[in-house]
Amino acid sequence: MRYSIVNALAFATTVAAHCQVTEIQVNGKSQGTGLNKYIRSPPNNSPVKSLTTPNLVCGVNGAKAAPSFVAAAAGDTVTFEWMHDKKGDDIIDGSHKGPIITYIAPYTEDNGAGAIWSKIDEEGLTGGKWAVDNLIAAKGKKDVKLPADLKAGKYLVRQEIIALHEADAAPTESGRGAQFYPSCAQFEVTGTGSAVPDQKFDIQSYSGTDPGIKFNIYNSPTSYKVPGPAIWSAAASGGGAGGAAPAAPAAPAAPSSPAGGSAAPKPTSAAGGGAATSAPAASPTTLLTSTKAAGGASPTAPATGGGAAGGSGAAMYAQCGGNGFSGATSCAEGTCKKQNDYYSQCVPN
Ligand SMILES: [Cu+2]
Repeated sequence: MRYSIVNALAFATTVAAHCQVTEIQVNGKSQGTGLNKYIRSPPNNSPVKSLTTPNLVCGVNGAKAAPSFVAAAAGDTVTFEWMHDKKGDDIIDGSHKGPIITYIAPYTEDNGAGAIWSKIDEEGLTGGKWAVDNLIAAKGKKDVKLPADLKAGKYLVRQEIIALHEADAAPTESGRGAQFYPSCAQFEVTGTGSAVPDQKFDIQSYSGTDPGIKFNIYNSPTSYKVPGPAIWSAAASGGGAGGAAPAAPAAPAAPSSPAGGSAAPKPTSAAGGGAATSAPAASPTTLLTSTKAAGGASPTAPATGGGAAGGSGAAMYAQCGGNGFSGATSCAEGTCKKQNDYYSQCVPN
């Protein structure tokens, strides 16, 4: 009997780990798949982990202009749809809790580096729910309102997820730390407005010591400061106002958290250490079998995991396996638990 419960839990949490934006909707209307079409899509859905690479701005293909543009009007609601790889996939692993932030910049063919961005939306932690929790509840959709007074023209709109499940350490290129999932979509906006994005924020000014980037999600936090500037005035006030405050409706108070739901406000099973959720460790199917092809051929990251814990193996809450993963597949602390094919994580025994 116990095993059937455990298996049910395992299924419930089986969603892909990483993700990317696959489609945009304008006022609810699909614009068709955006992959490499109007989105500067990365070659895969892996996160950017270094704060010093310009890939942080628009991803690995950020400097490669996409062939088309989304047509929208100032004041329209645009929806970014996040999926593992393509529409209809799973969304993102429930462990990847963190904020979703949206910026806009005048269109540029280059990689978007430099002080050109203005923030038009942010969602962090509200009522115990992370933006990513709400994203999953909304089936991958995150709505943002284009400023009503936005001047007509071409723009890059950059939405990012910052996954904080390893962010109790500062970001590093090959080890632990926050994971950034930036997505830049190309827009051609119509309207009679006059607001030109002028916050002049440089995405690469994100700091590894920013309290929104180095942050421990496992302490049942009640507040969180989203990184970057305040919302750009044209997005915060101007007629539209859509951005900040009303953003919450995405979460229809879905009572069943992906983690298994017992204790709603607790971020993950780890915090509570409840009996039910720690049980699966006993089930062989949920343990990483350590055969990951990744193991051998990683010239870049030899035994990364050791870092924080000092021992050998990945640190608590660090990734310890998954397709394409090349770090340590054993845990210095806890047990390596397979969440799905793409992501295994060290969790308390
Ligand atoms: Cu991931």
